[in-house]
Amino acid sequence: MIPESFQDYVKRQREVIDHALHAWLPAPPVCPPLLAEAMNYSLDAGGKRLRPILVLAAADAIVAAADRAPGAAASSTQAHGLALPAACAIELIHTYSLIHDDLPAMDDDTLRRGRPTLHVVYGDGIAILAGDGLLTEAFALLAREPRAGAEGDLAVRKLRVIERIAAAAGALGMVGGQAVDLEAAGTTEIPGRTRPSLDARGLQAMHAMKTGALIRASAVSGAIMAGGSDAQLAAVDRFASEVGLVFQIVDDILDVEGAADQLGKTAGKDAADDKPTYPLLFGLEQSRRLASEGIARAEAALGEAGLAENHLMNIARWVLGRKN
Ligand code: GRG
Repeated sequence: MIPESFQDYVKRQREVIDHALHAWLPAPPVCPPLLAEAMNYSLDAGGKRLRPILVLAAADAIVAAADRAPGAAASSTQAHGLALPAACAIELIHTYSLIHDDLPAMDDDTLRRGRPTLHVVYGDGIAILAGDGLLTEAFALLAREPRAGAEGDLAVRKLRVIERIAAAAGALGMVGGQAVDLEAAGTTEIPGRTRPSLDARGLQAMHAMKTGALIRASAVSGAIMAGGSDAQLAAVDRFASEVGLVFQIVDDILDVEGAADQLGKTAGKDAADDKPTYPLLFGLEQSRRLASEGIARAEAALGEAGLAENHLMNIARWVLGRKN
């Protein structure tokens, strides 16, 4: 059961994140109006804001822990101020990845977040540029904010976060996972090469890169900005790695069981595209069991580091129970 107070927490964080996203994203007249409109079309389409909320909740968890490291943020408000740029940057990167993933050259999808996909409305060229713009602005934001006290220890934290997010988004993370996925799905046909098939291990490795890495980077970035110790960062990372796995298993189950109007995207697409998925490899029952086991391991990781009393586990349960 997800407590009422968590629903309020999510609502409040969404408002803070949405406000900051609009304050920090370039707007006309300095930004070309069509590009700004296209970036905002996807950003404002009603995403769950799971990753930025995870950034802020991880920062909260560090503040709430009694044995926080020297230099840790003193209050939740201070931690949020430090972590909010990373939260927004990750949402910008996530949104870019969805825009590019939906392009005809990739997943070729026409429905996302309950709306026609960006390229359907603005054309492929503007959709590619909107994605490029969001990705690039994310790193500009990370380098720039927070400004106050941006030297010494805080500058080191910012650099660690930039490195971590870049690694998660790049060739060893999301982009790499997407390349493995495209090859296995046969989207990329190269003459003379046979299409590789993914077994259960390969599937898990692909998802760990494609979606897991950014979810891990979200939680770890929040913990870094709040001044978490190395042991706390390691625990938050283990927690988020389990949450990333559960996120993907649930995504695959929803693709089988969900309805397009609830999902906000095309349902049944994995099977239609002949993609390897958890339900295909393990069946629905076993997939559900794997997801529940992941939640238990996530809870254990937090408990071992004394980080159990906060909203992180509510986020994990939200991911397990989500319907879109
Ligand atoms: C194009 C470089 C590049 C990468 C794309 C993440 C990704 C890589 C593609 C998304 C494909 C997809 C639908 C994967 C399933 C998991 C996923 C990321 C779902 C969307 O994330 P949510 O549910 O979306 O958090 P909202 O809209 O709520 O933000």
